[in-house]
Amino acid sequence: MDARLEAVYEEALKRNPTQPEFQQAVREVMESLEPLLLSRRDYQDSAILERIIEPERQIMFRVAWQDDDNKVRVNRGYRIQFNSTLGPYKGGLRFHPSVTLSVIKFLGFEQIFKNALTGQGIGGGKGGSDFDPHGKSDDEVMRFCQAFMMELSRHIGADVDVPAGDIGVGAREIGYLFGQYKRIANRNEAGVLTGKAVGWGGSLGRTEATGYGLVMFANNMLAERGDSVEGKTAIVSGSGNVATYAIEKLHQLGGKAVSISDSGGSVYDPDGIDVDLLKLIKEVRRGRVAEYAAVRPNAEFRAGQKVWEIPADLALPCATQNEVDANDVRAMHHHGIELVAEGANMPLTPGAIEVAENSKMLFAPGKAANAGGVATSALEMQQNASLQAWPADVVEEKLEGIMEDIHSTCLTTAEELDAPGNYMVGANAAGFMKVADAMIQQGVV
Ligand code: NDP
Ligand code: 2IT
Repeated sequence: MDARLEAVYEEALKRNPTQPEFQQAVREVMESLEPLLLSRRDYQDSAILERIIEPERQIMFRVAWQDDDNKVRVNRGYRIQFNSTLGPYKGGLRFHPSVTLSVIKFLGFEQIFKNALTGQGIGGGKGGSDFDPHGKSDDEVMRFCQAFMMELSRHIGADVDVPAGDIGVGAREIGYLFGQYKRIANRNEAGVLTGKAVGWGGSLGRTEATGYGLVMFANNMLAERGDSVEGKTAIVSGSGNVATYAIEKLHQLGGKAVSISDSGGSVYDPDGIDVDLLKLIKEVRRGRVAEYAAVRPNAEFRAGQKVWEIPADLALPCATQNEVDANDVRAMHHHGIELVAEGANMPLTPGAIEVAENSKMLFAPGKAANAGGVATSALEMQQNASLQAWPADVVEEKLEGIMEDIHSTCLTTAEELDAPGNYMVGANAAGFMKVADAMIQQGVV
């Protein structure tokens, strides 16, 4: 990178030591925006880059709760309110033992640009805890959520900061969190959280939105080549919310997903993943992918193995950050993968992205490809604010339009920046410019 940008990056490294994921996300954005950042004198004069990589507010707190044996447990809670230029902070909560300040900061940083790309008035934030929901009873999850909200409640609000789900946080957790917020605040403030159940303020289509939007985006990419997902085979990682509904939409559009995974290993199912069975095992029983393979005739469980060397046309990583490295992409290329679209946030390492680009594979960054979830969260906020509940087909149609807009914005912006067809440059630049221009208008804050 240019020396001026290196200096800003070095400063960020010094200020944020031992935060590898955050450093990685910042570096990726800076490298892909180098020509833009160097050409915009106004951005330099307003120190946009220096300001945008510094969160507006970082909240860390103790979460003490009691397990079913009355033993006191201690976890750490986080909420990073990264950037409120375009609207209230917006972004999910992640409950997973791998959560650190670095992980939440990288997610919050990415969320700024993703949210800008949706075209809706939402700033960027993220939160979570190193709490591990695996193996916990419903009561334990409830007590944890209540203790977590006891502190979080003082920092959020429908016009302030609106959390939602992410890894380990789904409808059950959002329910417990909302119940506790309502008890503390003594008001029914529906728009304070999204991803609520549809019976009390949730939007139809929010559960499906990230996975559906991902496949719509991939379909838009293929349409540029006169092609579509119809008849294509896909390898999918993960087996949670994003993976499940990506597979469902792919099947609706005539494609076939042949894999799922979790932290225990992966499943190859040559007959195509049975989505109803997957939902039964994951959503109802909170089980593992090994259990899916055990009851599905031709499926094979591969303990400890990833899915990336399975031959297919499309790859949809939908589990977690850095789950795809350079060798994985080489294997994908070798086995005929033509498109990689990120359902997870930052699933490809920098080396993996480089191989994908050099191999001329179509590559969609998560900021663009998985933006359908947060976009539909913003639709939920709109419904809450206007006391409406839209039918499912209305929400899905809006989602389809939003994904199409993001897709064309990426392509047009990439073209303007002399990087035709580069979705990463297009997504980073379009999101960044939208926020940066608004920051200039709002003065030095
Ligand atoms: P879920 O908790 O529903 O599912 C997560 C899945 O990923 C599980 O199968 C889980 O397996 C696996 N996984 C999580 N961490 C690891 C790990 N360290 N190693 C291996 N497997 C892992 O989460 P979501 O589906 O909601 O989220 C998946 C990804 O999509 C995340 O990167 C998230 O940030 C991103 N995302 C989610 C959105 C949403 O609306 N939910 C929106 C946009 C992006 P296991 O149970 O074994 O941990
Ligand atoms: O990463 C993400 O975009 C999410 N987890 C969804 C956030 C939201 O506010 O719906």
